Amino acid sequence: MTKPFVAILMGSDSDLPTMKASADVLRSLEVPFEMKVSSAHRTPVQTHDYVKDADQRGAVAFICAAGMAAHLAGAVAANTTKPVIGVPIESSLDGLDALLSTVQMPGGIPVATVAIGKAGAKNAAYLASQIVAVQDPALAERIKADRQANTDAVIAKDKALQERLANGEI
Ligand code: RP5
Repeated sequence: MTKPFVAILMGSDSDLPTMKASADVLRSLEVPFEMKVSSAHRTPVQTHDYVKDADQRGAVAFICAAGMAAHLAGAVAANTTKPVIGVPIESSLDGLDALLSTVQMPGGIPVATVAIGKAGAKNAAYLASQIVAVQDPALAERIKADRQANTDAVIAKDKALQERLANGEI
């Protein structure tokens, strides 16, 4: 059995500046991943074949990013029963077109849709990591540590704000 991994697909290389945020999170949590440009519309056969192959090789979850008439996550979900997370990309209409295309799936073929753009790309990676962590206690601990670091950072920011208020800087 191969090592579990997360498969990231994006409809175009123009999605990469956003989707690098997913790769950064997965790398920081030491979650193995693959990344691929594959389009529901421009390379439908290659998308189908990759999903079937990745599914067999041990993909635990798929992260799918697309903009405009964003059908990639739905097309992937149609070809696997592994969890599929959709990231709407802000390439036109502020990403609202992609959000609605990604989120409005018919019953029985779910796509867990995250926020538009970079925050969504980050959260897609966290969500995929949390799915992998169900079977990986060490990863679950790394995710908890990451949350704690987030908490500590916000507390530090508040402390700095309180000091500036007390000094009359604000
Ligand atoms: C979508 O169309 C892609 O995911 C991208 O967000 C958008 C524009 O693609 P390009 O014309 O930049 O290749 O399929």
